[in-house]
Amino acid sequence: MPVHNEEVARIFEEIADLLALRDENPFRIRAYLRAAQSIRAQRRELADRVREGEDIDALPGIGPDLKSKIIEILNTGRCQTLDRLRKKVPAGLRELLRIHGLGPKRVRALWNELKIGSRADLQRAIADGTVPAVRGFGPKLVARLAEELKSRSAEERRWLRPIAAQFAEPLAAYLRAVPGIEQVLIAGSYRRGRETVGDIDLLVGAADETAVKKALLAYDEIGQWLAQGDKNISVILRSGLRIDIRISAPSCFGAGAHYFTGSKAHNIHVRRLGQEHGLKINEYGVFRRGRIVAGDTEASVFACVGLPYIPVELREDQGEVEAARGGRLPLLLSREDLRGDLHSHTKSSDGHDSLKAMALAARTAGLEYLAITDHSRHLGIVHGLDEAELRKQMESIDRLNEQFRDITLLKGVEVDILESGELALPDRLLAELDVVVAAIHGHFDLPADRQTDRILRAMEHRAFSILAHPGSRLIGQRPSIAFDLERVCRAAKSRPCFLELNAQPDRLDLDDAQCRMVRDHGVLISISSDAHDASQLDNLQFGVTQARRGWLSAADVLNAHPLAQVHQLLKSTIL
Ligand code: DGT
Ligand code: CA
Ligand code: CA
Repeated sequence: MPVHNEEVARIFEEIADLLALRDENPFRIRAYLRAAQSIRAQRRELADRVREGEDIDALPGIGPDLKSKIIEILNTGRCQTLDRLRKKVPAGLRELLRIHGLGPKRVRALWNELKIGSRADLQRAIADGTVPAVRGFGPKLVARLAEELKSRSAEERRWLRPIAAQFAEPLAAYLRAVPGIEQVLIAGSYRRGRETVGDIDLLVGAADETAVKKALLAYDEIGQWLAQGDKNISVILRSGLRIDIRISAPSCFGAGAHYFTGSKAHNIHVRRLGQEHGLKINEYGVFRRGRIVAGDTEASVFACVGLPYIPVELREDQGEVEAARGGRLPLLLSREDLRGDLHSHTKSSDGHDSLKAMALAARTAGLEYLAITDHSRHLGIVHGLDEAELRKQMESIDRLNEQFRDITLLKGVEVDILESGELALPDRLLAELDVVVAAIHGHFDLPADRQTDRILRAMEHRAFSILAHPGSRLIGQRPSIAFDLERVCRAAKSRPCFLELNAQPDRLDLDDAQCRMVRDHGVLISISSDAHDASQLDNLQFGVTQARRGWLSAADVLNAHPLAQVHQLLKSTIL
């Protein structure tokens, strides 16, 4: 029974939360959190690595004690430390921990002061108006909690796409190997490349459904069977991820793929076009007066209504059908179009790999250039570079650039935008760098006009080149700051400077609609890995998917330009 990295990370996070709820040693708590983060950042499954005899205490943040816990989890699927802690903490409190906006500290305060021990208790207390009496529970937070309780039950969570992938891809691969199964496609929002997915829709092409059912019965990651029809099966994996499986005859797999890829709004639009052509379109095919006329491939479905193939990322009924009809579909960016990466970290700040390791990995990833943009040091940022350290790094970069011929390192920094809009390093130093990536890392709650002014002010600095993760959101954890992207775009266009699409899977910031808006303003977007170790250069793929959802072509993307041109473009930002 394979245990996935995500499961190990979640066990460690739960241990950390429960320890914090019990007010235990903060260092121990942090160790679990750091380990969870480090495990989640691993691209390869720990289970595979251990099986191959690799020593996993080389992972950042993993000492001998945590290593033995990881082995225990990989071997047994559980962790005794967690089991013991769960017995000590009432279930209602653990349920409260899962509400967004409530960490262990706040849950403890609610319990100590109002004896709130469950969601129901909290709901009642909010209705009674007693919660604001608890220290730290201002009116804003209480309003947000009320929203949370109303809008989302704990079960209705969405999954980051790459995390869902850890569970969905092995199941798809398993089914592909079953005799009698001809095709397997992960459809739905997953295929459309949405940043999160509600569930996984698996389309299986097989003439005989019993083979599919038998194979599923033998799959040991299934925790619960929900519905079982003739052609539809729904299950919940042990991880909690729901899988809807539909079995399609291979002859109409294309119609099934189109239908279950969605989106629903796109489907409805295409079906309406079909009606105008006297056609009936559904998951079983395209029909004229009851006779099937197409549906073996997706392209055949589109062709029936006079459309070219529409890329999956565009199928949101946001104008793609009209564009396809008018021959105006964009030629979407692909990963091969990216020539470089303009935001990455090394172990000089909070990254894990050396300059050299990052350079070699970038070269292996097929990149021509990589900007090293470690954090600036000032209040709050512990692992940042000060002026002297930054200069030392710049010299190391010069030396490495003399050694390497097919990869160029650019000198950069990720500098904080302070509340005032000032940058946290002096202009004279910033001006010596090739690229200055500026980011908001605090004061997220300013009202929109002040937040926008803050960003515009930062952009006025003579060395400013790229606004990093403009919304500063963390998907599922922290909403975007409130700001006026339209104003930011106008300022970026006239200055000129660039906006980032941060490709970390829990940021993906700009989002798809914002990418499109930025493009429409003629502002170039930098798709940046924000890699904190060499393997995270793979983030670029997530960024490309988001960019495609935002209708971007190579020409709209700063780092799809060759080095010489990017140098020019970056120089043009210096005032
Ligand atoms: P999700 O799971 O919330 O991330 O989003 P989707 O798009 O994967 O939605 P889901 O799982 O409910 O359904 C998968 C696809 O099935 C959806 O994208 C389009 C298709 N579909 C579902 N319900 C309907 C419907 O009522 N009409 C049509 N035309 N298509 C539907
Ligand atoms: Ca779905
Ligand atoms: Ca579904």
